[in-house]
Amino acid sequence: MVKTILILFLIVAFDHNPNSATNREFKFKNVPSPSKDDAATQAKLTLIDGDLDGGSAELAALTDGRLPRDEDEPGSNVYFRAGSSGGRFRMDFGSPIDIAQVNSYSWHPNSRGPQLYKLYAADGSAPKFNLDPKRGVDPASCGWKLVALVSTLPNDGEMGGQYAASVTEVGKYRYLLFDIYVTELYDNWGNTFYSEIDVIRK
Ligand SMILES: [Ca+2]
Ligand SMILES: [Ca+2]
Repeated sequence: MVKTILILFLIVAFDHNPNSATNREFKFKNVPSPSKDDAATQAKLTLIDGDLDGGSAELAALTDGRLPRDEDEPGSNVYFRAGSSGGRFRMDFGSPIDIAQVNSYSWHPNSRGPQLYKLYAADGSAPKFNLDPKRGVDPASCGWKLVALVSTLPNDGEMGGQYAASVTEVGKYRYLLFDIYVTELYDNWGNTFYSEIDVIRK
């Protein structure tokens, strides 16, 4: 299943392998598989708000090029605390880079599979730039630009499986901010299992 939606003039493409078609390589029809060597590999990751779950991997697992080998492998994914409504983390490249794509990958057999987040970017030059805007502070009010709303939530059918989202033509930035939300509020298990986030240079 592939959908393409136009948000804020950027193309966000996403792809879904349902539970019956998942694979260890994260192969998708329309989004490239995760990379072991991309601009995110050397980036510094910092938690800005929210708590990672006790069973989650460290933030570094998002950029280590390693992938879970099974549909429910907590220690190979990054996810926020059960029952919480997500959180925020930042990616720092050290200096501005020309970003062609931000690709995020997730895998879970149920409601922790789909992705729902806002992607912000900054070069750090704004006079009132806030490096660590917590929930309740709109990043767009302190030097960040809202790049895209990424939602791979299915309209119907099963939520489980592997998901890939690709935001293209992002621009030249030093920082990315991921504002991560839960996929559902029916129970405590709506925090997505993020397996990898790649940043592809132009
Ligand atoms: Ca990677
Ligand atoms: Ca990983």
